[in-house]
Parts: sequence; C-alpha cells; structure tokens
Amino acid sequence: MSLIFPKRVLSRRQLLKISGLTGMGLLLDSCGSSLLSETMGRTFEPLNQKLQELLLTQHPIPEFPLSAIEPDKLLINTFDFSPKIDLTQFRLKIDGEVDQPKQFSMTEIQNFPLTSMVIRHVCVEGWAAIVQWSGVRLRDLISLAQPRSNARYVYFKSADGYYESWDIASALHPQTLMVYEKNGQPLPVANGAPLRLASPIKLGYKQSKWVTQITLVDQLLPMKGYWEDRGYEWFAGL
Ligand SMILES: Nc1nc2c(c(=O)[nH]1)N[C@H]1C(S)=C(S)[C@@H](COP(=O)(O)O)O[C@H]1N2
Ligand SMILES: [Mo]
Repeated sequence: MSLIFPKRVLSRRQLLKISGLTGMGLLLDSCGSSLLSETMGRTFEPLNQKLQELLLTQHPIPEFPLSAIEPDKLLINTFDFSPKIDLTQFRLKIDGEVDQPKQFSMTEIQNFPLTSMVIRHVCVEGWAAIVQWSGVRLRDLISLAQPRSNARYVYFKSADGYYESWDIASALHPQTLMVYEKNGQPLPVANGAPLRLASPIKLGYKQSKWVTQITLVDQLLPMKGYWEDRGYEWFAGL
C-alpha cells in the first residue's frame, strides 16, 4: 500500500510525526479486525480527527486531467446486493439537526449546478482507480436544509442496508459530492445509482452508494458505519 499510494502515506506520516506514534500508528491503517487496532483506533481517533479536519478543510485536493481516467480499474465493491430503486418514487431526504428538513427528487437534484471532478478512489482492499464523478456539492444540499450549529456528524443511509457516518467538516468539503454520473455517463446501478457519495478525502468504504437519507446529528451513535462496526477505522481520511 505504501508504495502504491504515496499521497496517503505522506498525510499519515505528517500525523504520526505530530502525534509521536510512528510505527504504532501505522497499525491504524490495517483492516482492523484485530483487538489491537480496535483499541488503538478508539484511543487515538479524537486526535487524528482533529488534525485531519484541520488539514483537509484548508487544502483543496488536486484533481487529475480527464486523460488520467482509468475506466477499467474501478471494481464493483458491494457487500451484498444492488438495490433496485424506482426513480419516480426516489427522494433524497435530509433531516436531523436542521431547521428545514428537505426531500429532493432526482429531477430537482439534476437542476442544481453540476460539479465534476477527476479523483482517485482508494479501496482498503488494495486497489485504486482514477474516476470522474459529477453531481452536486453535498454542502449545497445541506445548506438548503439550514443545519443547526450543533450538527457535528452526518449519517448516510443506503437502500442496500449500508450506513456510514462522517464528521461535518469532511461532509462540507467542496470536493465532497453527491454524484449521478461516472466518467461522463449516467451512474450505473452497480456503482450506486441514482445517487452516491464521492470525495477525494476519504477511503472507498466511506463513499456510500444508493444514498436515500442524510441525517445530521450532534454526536456519533453506537453504529458508526457498516465497515467501522466490523473494526475498520472511522475517520478513514486519505
Ligand atoms: N451502499 C453501499 N455503498 C458502498 C459499498 C456497499 O457495499 N454498499 N461498498 C463501499 C466500498 S468498500 C467501496 S470501495 C466503494 C466501491 O464503489 P464501486 O462499487 O462503485 O467501485 O463503495 C463503497 N460504498
Ligand atoms: Mo472498499
């Protein structure tokens, strides 16, 4: 992993230098089903979170040119099944710690300004792909719902039973998008159509497909995410 993804290692190194955990801290990178990495994750996550939030809110992530797209490298990674979603019924709900809960149809979502980015998708299972994603900025959808000042985390519910939680700073990052196109084409169902998360600042498992509900909360619940609840790191920053 280190040789394949130098960018990720750099930001890890920076953190490890600051937290003085060189070596030990690298254990946090592993797929974490061991007791040790779970314990380490719990103990040091608040520190990581604070530093990473600072680092990432200040730096936009450089994007790739269209010519760098690797169409065949994005592998389908779905824990169970691809849900069938009826587009006429589909609504993206935004609720929780907001003053104006919202529901958007795909037509409404597609009427918001389109943002495109070419970024690297990185899966902890050891593969990566440069992909173009297009859709709307999550921050624009969230701001329409008028988030309350106590909103600190964001939960994403998916139609296949998957769930994820993010820190609010990462969710509001300008390159965190709800996307409905992949490499200039309508998003395939296997990749999360009608709507999925995409962001260059988080590992692949944070990027929920088939998102139907976005809930702002003031604290994390015992269920943090599908893979996190099976031992993977929660922040999962790149
Ligand atoms: N709803 C849902 N979202 C998901 C997953 C999933 O199983 N269900 N898998 C995650 C993982 S581990 C990765 S690497 C990416 C894979 O996205 P892709 O299948 O479009 O390549 O989706 C993420 N989002
Ligand atoms: Mo993944």
